[in-house]
Amino acid sequence: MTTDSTHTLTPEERAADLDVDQLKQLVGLVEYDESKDPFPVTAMDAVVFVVGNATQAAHFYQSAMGMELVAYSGPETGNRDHKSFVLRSGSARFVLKGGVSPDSPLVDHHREHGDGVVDLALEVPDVDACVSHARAQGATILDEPYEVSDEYGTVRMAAIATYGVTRHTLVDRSRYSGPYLPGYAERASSYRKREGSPKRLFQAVDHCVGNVELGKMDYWVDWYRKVMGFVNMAEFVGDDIATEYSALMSKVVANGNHRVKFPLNEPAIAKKKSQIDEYLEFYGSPGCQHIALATNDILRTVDAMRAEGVDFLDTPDAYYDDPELRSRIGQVRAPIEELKKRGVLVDRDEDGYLLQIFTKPIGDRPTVFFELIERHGSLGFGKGNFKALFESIEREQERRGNL
Ligand code: TYF
Ligand code: FE
Repeated sequence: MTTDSTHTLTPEERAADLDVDQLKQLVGLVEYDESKDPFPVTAMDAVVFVVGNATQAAHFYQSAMGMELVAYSGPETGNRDHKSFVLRSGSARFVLKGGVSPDSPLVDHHREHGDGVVDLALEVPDVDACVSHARAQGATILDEPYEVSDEYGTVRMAAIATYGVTRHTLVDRSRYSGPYLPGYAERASSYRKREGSPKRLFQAVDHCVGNVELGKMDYWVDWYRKVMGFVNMAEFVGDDIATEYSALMSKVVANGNHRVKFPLNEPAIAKKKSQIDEYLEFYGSPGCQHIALATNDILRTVDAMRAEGVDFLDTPDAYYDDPELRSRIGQVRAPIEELKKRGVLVDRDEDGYLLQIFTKPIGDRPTVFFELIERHGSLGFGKGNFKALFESIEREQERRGNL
C-alpha cells in the first residue's frame, strides 16, 4: 500500500539532494502503510559516539570518512561538561562526544566501555505517541518527553533504553531550523579536503548492528517488534550455520519502510571464542557493533579511505577465484579484478546484488567498526559472504590474541 509518508523525504535527505529513487537503491526503501504503525519512525536522526578524544576524532571523521563538520557544543558555547562535534555525510549525522570536566559522566562511560555508540537517535513525527506506546509495552523510559528551544525554534525529545547502555533518543525537529539541537553553534570545517577527493564518501546510514548476550537475540528481536513496531527481515543466521563457522546468530528487524534496519547478533557456542564474545568482553556490555554506510561508489570510497590510512579486513584471492561464487554472482557493475584489488565482497539474492567491505575496529578496543555497502536491488546483508567474512574476522581476533 502506498501512503504519502512512505515517499516523504526527510529534510536531511532533501538537503543532501537525495531523492526517493536513490534511497530505494541506496538503503532498500520499501512502501508500507504508516497509518497502522504504532511507533512511526521517519529515519535515523543521529549516531552518537562517546570517544576518548572528540577533538581528534572529529578530524578523523573529516579526513578519513570525508564528513563535514556542521555544529559544535563545548566550553566556548557554555557547555563545560564535554565537547560535542556534529558531522554530516549525505543524510547521515554522527555526533562525537568527549568529556572535558574530569567529573563528566562521559569520562566514566569511556573508562568502562572505551569508544562506542551510546545513542541510535531516531527522528519520529510524534514523540509522545511513541513514548506512550513504548511504556505500555514495558520499555524503560530514560527521559520523559521534554522540549528545548533557542532562536531557531523548538525540539521535542524523549529517550528509551535498548540493549546494554545504548539508548534511542526520539527527536521531533519539525519545528526547528538550527544546525543540530539548541545549545549547539553552527561550526564549519577548518579541515580542507584534498584536491580531487569526492564530495562525500557515503550518502546515508544503511543499518546499525547490535551485539547482545548469549540467548538474548530473540528477546531483543521481540522487543523491537513489540515496543517499536519493527518487522523481521528475512535474513538470519541460525544455529546450523553458526556452529559450523560463524560463531554467531543473527536476525534483522526494520521499521516499516526499511529506512532504519537493526540486525541483532548473539554469540553462538562454537569451537572457537565468538567474535561477539570478544566484543562483549572489551565493550563491557551489549552494544552497537557496526554501522553500515550506504555508498553509490564503493570502489572510490574504499580508495579514498585507504589513502587516508583506514584499514579494511582482507579477503583472500581464493574468494574471487572460487567458481561457485563466480557463477552465483554473475555480472556486476565492475570487473571482478577491481573488487579483488580492494577486497570488496559481492553477494546476490533473488532481488539483486550488493557490494560490501568492512573496516577493522576503528578504536583502541576490538569493538565498533564500519561497513561500506553499495546495493543494487538486494535488500539483504551479504549472507553469502558470512563464511569468508567471519574467517577474516577470526584471523584478526587471532592476531589480537583473543581467539
Ligand atoms: O549486518 C550484517 O548482518 C552483515 C554481516 O560480525 C555481519 O554486515 C554480521 C556480523 C558481523 C559482521 C558482519
Ligand atoms: Fe552489516
